[in-house]
Amino acid sequence: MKQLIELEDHILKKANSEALLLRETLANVGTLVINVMSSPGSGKTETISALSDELRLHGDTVAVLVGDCATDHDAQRLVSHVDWVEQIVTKGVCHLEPRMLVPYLPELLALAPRYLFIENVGNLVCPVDFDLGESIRVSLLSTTEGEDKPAKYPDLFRTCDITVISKIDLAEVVEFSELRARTFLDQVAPNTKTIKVSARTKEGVAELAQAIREVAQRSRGFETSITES
Ligand SMILES: Nc1nc2c(ncn2[C@@H]2O[C@H](COP(=O)(O)OP(=O)(O)OP(=O)(O)O)[C@@H](O)[C@H]2O)c(=O)[nH]1
Ligand SMILES: [Mg+2]
Repeated sequence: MKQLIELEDHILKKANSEALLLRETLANVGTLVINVMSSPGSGKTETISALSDELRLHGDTVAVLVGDCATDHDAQRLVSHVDWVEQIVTKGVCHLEPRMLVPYLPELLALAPRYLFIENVGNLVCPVDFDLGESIRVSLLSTTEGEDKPAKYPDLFRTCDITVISKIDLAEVVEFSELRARTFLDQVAPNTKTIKVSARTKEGVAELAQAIREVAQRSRGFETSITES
């Protein structure tokens, strides 16, 4: 038991030092890192695509690292919406870890994008414990998955700066109760900012982009980059 605890401690310490490396080196070139987490199919890829279109309209560069257990489908979907994208195939691992991102650091430092979105593997449990060097955490709660996900998976929503209520264009047809969702969110994550978004109609995409810019300006890493640029 003692050995197991020591091993876990060692692995977490290593992951934390890799996360620190990612955060500090990317902040030094002016890149803000955003970790996007939610259930499979709740709209991460589609929302990042729409958001990237919006951010690039204003002259910002956007890179994406996208994690999935298998396939490069998401990278293929994102490629025409972003400046740079790489697919991380985790071969069954249910979350991303900083060691999986570190090999892309030289390319990212050369590109120095304004924003790096990390699309985590679709999962509401395992990604929570892994710091990927992000300055912002964004969760998605889709109208199609039920309003009580924040109550069932509080840790994920509690650690997020922004919660996107995604697929808002489908709210009526699936009888999604915004009040119920907001009540659960208020109970577990009173400090998360909530934004309703449809990647299909683009409702809320500009507001989400603005919220990210605002959190970015308050975050330590980004302040460093702003004062240096
Ligand atoms: N109507 C509607 N459909 C959406 C919206 N966002 C995503 N979808 C659809 O929902 C499905 C899943 O969306 P994705 O963006 O692939 O979801 P994801 O969270 O990236 O999924 P994983 O990467 O598998 O975890 C796709 O068929 C999308 O076209 C939206 O805002 N409105
Ligand atoms: Mg996806």
